[in-house]
Amino acid sequence: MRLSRSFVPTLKETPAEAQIVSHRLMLRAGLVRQTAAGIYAWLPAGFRVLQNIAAIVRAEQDAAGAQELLMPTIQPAELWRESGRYDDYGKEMLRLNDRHERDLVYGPTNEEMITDLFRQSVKSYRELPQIVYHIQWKFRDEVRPRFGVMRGREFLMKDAYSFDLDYEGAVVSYRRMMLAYMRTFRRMGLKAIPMQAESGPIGGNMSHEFIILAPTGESEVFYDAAFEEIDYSASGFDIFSPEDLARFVGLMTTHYAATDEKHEPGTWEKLAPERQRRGRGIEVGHIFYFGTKYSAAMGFTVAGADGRPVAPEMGSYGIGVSRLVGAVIEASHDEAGIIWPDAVAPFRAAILNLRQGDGTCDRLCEEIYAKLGLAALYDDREERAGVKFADADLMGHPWQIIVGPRGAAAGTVELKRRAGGERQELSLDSALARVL
Ligand code: P5A
Repeated sequence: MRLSRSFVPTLKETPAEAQIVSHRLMLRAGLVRQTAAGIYAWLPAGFRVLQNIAAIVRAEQDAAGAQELLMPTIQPAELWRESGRYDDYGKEMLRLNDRHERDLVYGPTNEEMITDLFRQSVKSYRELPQIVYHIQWKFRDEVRPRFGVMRGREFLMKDAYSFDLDYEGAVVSYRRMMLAYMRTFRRMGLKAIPMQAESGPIGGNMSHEFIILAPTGESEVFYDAAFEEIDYSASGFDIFSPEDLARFVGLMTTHYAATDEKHEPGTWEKLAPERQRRGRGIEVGHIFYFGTKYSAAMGFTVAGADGRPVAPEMGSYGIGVSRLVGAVIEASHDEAGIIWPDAVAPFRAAILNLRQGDGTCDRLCEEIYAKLGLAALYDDREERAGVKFADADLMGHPWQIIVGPRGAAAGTVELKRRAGGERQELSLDSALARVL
């Protein structure tokens, strides 16, 4: 993209309404704008990040054997009456009426709808197990939407649902999602710790939250220093082997880790003091096993091997896709701005033309831009070099290709790595080889 003709409205001033660094930087870097309390428009650069994060989530769900589908945002209230949650969900649920006075809701989650879809078509034990997921907007009328996209009212979630014939099968599905989640967060440059959690309005008795450590996080967390040494790449495990999954989850859950809601001071104090870590964290994912809560309430059974009806065992698995944009920034920034991990960056590189209008600089920049295409943001504005440097640092592109008159005459550019800040004078070809 050419910055001179792009809708990337960066701000020099810090917006007064933003209390945490990721919210400030998302507004300043022109990624999002609020359109109503807790509701955001994703501008071109921000939308690219959101899409990159969604693509990583999707790739790891697919690799775990989950099937992507897409359910609507608007749901009939009838389904929620069947499960009993229509009244339980309270004011967080946005309720609507259509022209025929039918009650509808804007979905805060999809357990009911997926149970209904399965109940219509899945009739035999031979069709299970299955895991399905979608990446879809949700609405929750939060009392206190805050911190920008971290706690919004409208937000993008990946939600998966598993159906198994028995408890043992459901545990395998649950573990498979846990491994997929660790790989997902790792690919975004994040270290997420799975912590035992309350299951709240989703229900059930086995639940883990995935927490990114950050001083601005909403939850207080207590954990064993062992998590600082864990191999987060979660490599060496076959996601389709129940034995590997048991081994993996064993590794993840032997050490103490809990949010304040589940914290047991008695157990924690038994840890050697130098291993006790306490901090704040952001919940980027949450998984639940809730057995037959929805299948039983909504009359969903399949014919078992002996012909008798069995209510499938279910779980649901959420990732806060839009929240992750904020979480990545909380985990990766400095005083000058965002430092995007390569995997989620909106652009791999910015091309900074330090003398716009100078024939040699313009020609070289155009040549680089033609080679990089949409992977690059070409700063072709009539601005001072200082402004271009500051905006590139603020926007956090992993690489900056700096083109000035002296280098351009000799066919060289300066290549800056945003993380770490090293700069190197290189020929055009070697600079491009590094960036691509
Ligand atoms: C799991 C999938 C569920 O809704 N049903 C389907 C289950 N879980 S959850 O914990 O309530 O939400 C899953 C993840 O969504 C993110 N999230 C939010 N992100 C931004 N703004 C919000 N208001 C918000 N609420 C939840 C979190 O990352 C959460 O882990």
